Amino acid sequence: MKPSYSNATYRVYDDKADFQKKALGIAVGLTVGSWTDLPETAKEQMQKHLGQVVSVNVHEPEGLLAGERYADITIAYPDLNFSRDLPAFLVTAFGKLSMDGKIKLMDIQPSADFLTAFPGPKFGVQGVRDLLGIHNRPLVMSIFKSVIGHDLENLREQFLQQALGGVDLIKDDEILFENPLTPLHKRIEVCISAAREAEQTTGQKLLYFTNLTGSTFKLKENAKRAIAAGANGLLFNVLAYGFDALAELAADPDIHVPIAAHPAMAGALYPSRHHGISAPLLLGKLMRIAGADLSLFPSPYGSVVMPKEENLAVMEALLTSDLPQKPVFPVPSAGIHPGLVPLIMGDFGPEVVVNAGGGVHGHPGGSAAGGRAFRQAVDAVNSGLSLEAYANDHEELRIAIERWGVRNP
Ligand code: 1AE
Repeated sequence: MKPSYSNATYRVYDDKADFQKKALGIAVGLTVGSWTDLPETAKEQMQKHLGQVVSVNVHEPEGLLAGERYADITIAYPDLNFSRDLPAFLVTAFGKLSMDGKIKLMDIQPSADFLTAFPGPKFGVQGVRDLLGIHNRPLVMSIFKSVIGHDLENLREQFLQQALGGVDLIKDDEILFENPLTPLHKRIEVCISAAREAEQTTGQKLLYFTNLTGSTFKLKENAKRAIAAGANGLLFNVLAYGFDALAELAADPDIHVPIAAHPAMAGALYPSRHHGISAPLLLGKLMRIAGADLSLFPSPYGSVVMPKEENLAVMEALLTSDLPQKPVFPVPSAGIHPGLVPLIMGDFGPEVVVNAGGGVHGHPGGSAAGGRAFRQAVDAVNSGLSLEAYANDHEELRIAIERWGVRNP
């Protein structure tokens, strides 16, 4: 059988390095260790384990980036060298190498064989839409804010207000952990009962992404406890645990609710030009392979920002790149308010979740009014109207525009 390879592409910065030599050093060093010193018989035996240099493209930028000489290097790693899990591949491709000078992992192209080990998202874009019965517009998600130190009654009321605003999804704040005031199973009970109460008024289904926390070895047990208590979604701080933890949760047949991946700690990994892992790989491709149904990341417009080009590349990796795993909902987040909806829908199209915390709760009319303003903004753009025109007979949107303004594409 022909050996299969999984590729990794790096951007390596160096003023004067021989990049061909560097590439060869990676291909050999991260696979068989040393090639030229091997006797001929050993070479024959080790050939199938030897990494291959696929390409080396050298760039000598001019202008602002002059002096930032770099090369994009692609190496093919034999699948034979690693087991079918993400830690094994990532440690092969970017373990020790991640600490070796100015080098950033830009992309991976795992082999078809490697990818068969990952069922990916159980729901993805289509599955989440089917659960909610909404197929004709972007979804709206609201984030709990001010949750620490509050009791169950307070949490219930906060949930109810968000749900009454007609949002489709509500997520815990990522910093809400297991705690005596609002323990996981009680929190789920009161929030799901508030969701049912709101449904009487809104006629709308809702998913609640409760924050899955605890030690790594208790995650599955906690997820199943949450589901038994009625959770219909899980929020997961993937990068605090590692992609394998997400992959394990997503592959478990008893964890049959969508998983929203929070990007907490991603800032330690993607923003540097010279180090780390690119945002499209970290928050796009790897989240999709590992099985997130929704992936949150900073948008180009709000309070915590990621450049637009990178943002669109994250979206591409989640939605359209050529992977067997289902497409994942992109959730550009942080500092989002209703006046940004035309930009979000213009850049991301219909397959997006508009997500906000402060932009919902900071509405002068309260959280329910905040949710309504977002829904109205989405409806306005969906019907081809400007927010200002739609706001003439939609009071909550009018007030939101007064509060935050509008940014059109
Ligand atoms: C990038 C993650 C955003 C997030 O989790 C969060 O809580 C945002 O809150 P707001 O919308 O900025 O208040």
